Amino acid sequence: MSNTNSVYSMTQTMRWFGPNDPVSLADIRQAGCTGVVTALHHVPNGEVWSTADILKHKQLIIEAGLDWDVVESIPVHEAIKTQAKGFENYIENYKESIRNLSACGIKVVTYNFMPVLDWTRTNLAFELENGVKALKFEKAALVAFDVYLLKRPNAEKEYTVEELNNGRARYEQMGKEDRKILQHNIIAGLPGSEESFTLGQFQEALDTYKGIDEGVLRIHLIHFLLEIVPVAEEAGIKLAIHPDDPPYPIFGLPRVVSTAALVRALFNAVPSLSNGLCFCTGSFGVRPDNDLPEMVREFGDRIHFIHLRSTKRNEVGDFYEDSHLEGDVDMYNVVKEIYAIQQSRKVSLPMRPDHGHQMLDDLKKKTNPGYSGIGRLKGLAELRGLEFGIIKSI
Ligand code: DNO
Repeated sequence: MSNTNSVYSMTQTMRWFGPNDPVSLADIRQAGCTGVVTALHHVPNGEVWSTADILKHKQLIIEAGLDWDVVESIPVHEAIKTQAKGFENYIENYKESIRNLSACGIKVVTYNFMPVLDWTRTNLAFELENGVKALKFEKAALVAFDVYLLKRPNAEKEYTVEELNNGRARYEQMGKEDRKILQHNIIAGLPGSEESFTLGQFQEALDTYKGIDEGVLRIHLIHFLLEIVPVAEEAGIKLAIHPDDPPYPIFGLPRVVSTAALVRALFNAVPSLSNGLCFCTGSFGVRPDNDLPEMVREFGDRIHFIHLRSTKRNEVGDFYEDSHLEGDVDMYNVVKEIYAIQQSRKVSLPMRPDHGHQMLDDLKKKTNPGYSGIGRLKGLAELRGLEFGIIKSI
């Protein structure tokens, strides 16, 4: 939202998973948001989002006194990523959904191009010293699942001896119940991912990527972009691709949106400004070679949506989600750069505090992992205070 002095500041939003979300629209409004980020979660992947369905969803949001600022996400059907038979139809459906969203006044659409799984964590209740619960990705647990539970053919060839030893030790240390939970965390579908798998189905899905390496996946993504970006441009919609989470290959699957160089390649291939980015500090920030403030400067024209969160990594590739202003992300300089691009573009960019710790009363409730109310409220308050301070000091 912009104020009367024409200072452009981030539009505060939260993700809302629809009428069944334990965090209601009223809660989101009380948290200080003016809008939400949401999707038609009931529509199966690949099907068209009808205008009637979009309007019905939008009506609920408007009645609660909020705006629908961003679609997160229209999932990209797996057939498009692998270019399996019939994928062209799914692209046509995607175009149709974009046109329908535009007809209903929606301006930004987020999506990702991660093979098989959307975001991945191994532990959804990692307790920090102060008693809050955070989401965590632990390499040894991933190896334990991949090599000893899933038993993916040849998986061990992709790990070092040390990683395999750690994975084995981790596997042996876990009881039956722990193994079940680990498997569930990885393949049963985290909030918003829309897909869940049994072990067998998961292996089948991985098998569809045989012969698809990074180069091929990028060609498939660029093909998709060449098809949908002109439609988005005509419809006045900005597309915002979400980075890979975690930002490196897992399960032998290729990754094409993990670093500045990879993102640059996509923008060079399809230069329209409708071909944009969801700048997720939590995903990009896991890699020490991603300089986040510099990435905001470089991709500033194409950042159409922002996820702010911070992770704390270690040297073996594990990370957990830290408080929004702590961890490895240089949030002060990221927000300062975001402030600068908003003033030069004269826009307010939608932002959501991405994830939050499970804390206080939410520890007793059934919550969507990462999307409990109080932790996100705390994150939003901190981030908003940070931006407020930056604006006042400039
Ligand atoms: C996780 C989210 C992702 C994101 C998708 C975008 O919390 O940031 O699931 O929504 O990758 O398509």
